[in-house]
Amino acid sequence: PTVRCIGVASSLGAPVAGCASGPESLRRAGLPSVIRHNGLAALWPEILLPEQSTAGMALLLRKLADTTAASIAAGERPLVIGGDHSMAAGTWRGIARALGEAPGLLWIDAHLDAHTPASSPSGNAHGMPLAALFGEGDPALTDIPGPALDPARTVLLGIRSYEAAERERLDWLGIRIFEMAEINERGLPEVFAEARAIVSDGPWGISLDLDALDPDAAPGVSTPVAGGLAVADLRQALRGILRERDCVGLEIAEYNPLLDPDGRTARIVLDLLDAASAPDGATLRRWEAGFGARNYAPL
Ligand code: DIR
Ligand code: MN
Ligand code: MN
Ligand code: MN
Repeated sequence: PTVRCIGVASSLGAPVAGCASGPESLRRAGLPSVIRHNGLAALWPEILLPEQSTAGMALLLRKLADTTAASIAAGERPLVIGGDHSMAAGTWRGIARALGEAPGLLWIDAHLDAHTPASSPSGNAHGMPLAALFGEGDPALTDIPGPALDPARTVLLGIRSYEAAERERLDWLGIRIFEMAEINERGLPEVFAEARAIVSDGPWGISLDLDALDPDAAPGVSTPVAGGLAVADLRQALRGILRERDCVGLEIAEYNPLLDPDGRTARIVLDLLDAASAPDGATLRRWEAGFGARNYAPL
């Protein structure tokens, strides 16, 4: 399938600026070519920008949903590059609308992102998109045409920081949550296989908040939490998923170039996408050793 990169240059839902320039920075680092290098067609025609208006977030999410829906309708695989994680409220509504049913969703994150404005201590919309995808919260995030997610086919993984109210909301919905403690005990390969089995009965996708990774390795995120996933483990887990017929979309949120002066976190993103697009049996490369390094210009 052709991969369509869709940049979302917004930090409207984040506590600090920076991730709005994530897409441009990753594009300059060589993001589409890492996928093409593995023999998959990859386009990156546009980066969506929020409008300067009080309804900026609502308009942006609707536009994003229309864009992911059109991509699915064209038989492509949308790869949404953020931008803060509030964008997920648009990404997955649009995909669900085009599919005519909710996809299974694997949400990889340090956080639960299941607040509503009423329960959120910070008021930041990047802590709310998962609740919004179940229909709860601010109309800017929920009032987007498309089916809501199915709790039975939604799973969270990598979790280690949350407030009681969002945990109660997800528990009430009966959603399976794989916290870091369980991953550390059982190992990511076994846990990931179990998580996949829950979501992948039918079309499914992944929403990856980069703060799921250990911040010692990947510091370029706005809200780091110690004790996250090992990069090598996640690379193995994501191997080949962009080539799988039922994997209908991938989203990578929260890359903040201002917190990544040496480009370490950008390289990890490219390494993950190298793995996700790798053909069967391919040896995973370090992206620095490859073709893109000379194109990388740290901000
Ligand atoms: C916190 C932090 N639960 C909040 N959430 C973050 O502000 O709602 N999500 N950082 O990524
Ligand atoms: Mn997070
Ligand atoms: Mn976030
Ligand atoms: Mn998140």
